[in-house]
Amino acid sequence: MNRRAVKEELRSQQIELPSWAFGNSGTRFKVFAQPGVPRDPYEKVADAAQVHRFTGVAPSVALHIPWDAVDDYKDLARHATDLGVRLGTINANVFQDDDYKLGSITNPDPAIRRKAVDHLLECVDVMDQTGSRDLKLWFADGTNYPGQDSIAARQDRLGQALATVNERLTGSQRLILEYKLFEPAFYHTDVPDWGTSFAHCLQLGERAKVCVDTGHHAPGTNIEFIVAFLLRAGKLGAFDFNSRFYADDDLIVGAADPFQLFRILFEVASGGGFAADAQISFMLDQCHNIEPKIPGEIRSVMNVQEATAKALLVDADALAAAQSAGDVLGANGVLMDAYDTDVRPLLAELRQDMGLDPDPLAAYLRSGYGETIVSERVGGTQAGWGA
Ligand code: RM4
Ligand code: MN
Repeated sequence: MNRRAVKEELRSQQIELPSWAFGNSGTRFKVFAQPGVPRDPYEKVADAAQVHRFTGVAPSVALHIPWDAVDDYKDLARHATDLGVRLGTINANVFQDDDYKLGSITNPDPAIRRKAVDHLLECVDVMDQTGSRDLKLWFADGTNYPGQDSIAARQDRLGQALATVNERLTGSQRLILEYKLFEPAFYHTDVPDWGTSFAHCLQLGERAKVCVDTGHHAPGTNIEFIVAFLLRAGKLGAFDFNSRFYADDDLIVGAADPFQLFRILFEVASGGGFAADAQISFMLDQCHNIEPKIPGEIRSVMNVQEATAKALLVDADALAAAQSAGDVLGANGVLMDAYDTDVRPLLAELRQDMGLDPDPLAAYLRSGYGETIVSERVGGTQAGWGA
């Protein structure tokens, strides 16, 4: 792809922001509050709109229910539109109620399973209000000890619950099933890997797709293989981008391993995943525990843009020629040439073309928004992840 085509592609890129990145978060040891943090979903959307204002490629914000529960979702959607953004994916939360100690939709108690399914169905009601396309499901379900519950029976319960939710979807609504290796369950997790998610999605049919959260694998996992496989099978629905050093660290995407992010996005590019009809949601799922949140999100968006630009710069013809000639070093060299390109001038140029400041972080810091929210958001309870 030439420079001009790369810029065109980058201009239409859309990265979705998680509402919870703007609230307080922490580890199981401590949540450090930050001044100016939103006190309700309206303020979270306002902060997300700032990220879009300075980057131009983050036009939607994902909600987490009930963290972002409001009386009137249409009103929240209007608020978003007024600020130049829109509401995106609805993330269900069946992991923070005492009833869910032994699981939600896989719980041995049918009454608790019913309660969890009812929440998921309520999330679809929210989608009907907000016009959201995607329902993202992540389950903390699993066991801590061998023998604690039947792994196979829990798969049956999972399949039944997913089918019930899937049947409730209408129009272009989709069910996006996220997997995670471990945590909070330590012995087994009911949806631990892409294979499990893929198998359930195949069973569910067309509307069901897999979400790849980059922090949800064993160390050393070849995530780009998973991406290439799912894309080829038409089952890649969404990314939850973040980065990790050890477990599910939820750090700024591209911070720990920018080369991995490039390799993932290269597979997306090769598989046609950036095309609008591929319908892949590029979402961030991060927590800014110690760094300021809005700049943290701006940096994340920029990191995804940089890795995308490098992935698009790979000379596809030269790569194909080297591959078919069996030229191992040549093929690898084509990829590395793209990765080693400094794409920051190209992105600065693109931002100028889009009427934006070439340096989104500096422009945000100059805007005074950070100071304004610190002085205005006093009183009330800050939003947090409720752990
Ligand atoms: C989970 C998972 C979900 C996210 C929650 C907050 O580990 O990544 O996507 O919604 O955390
Ligand atoms: Mn996630």
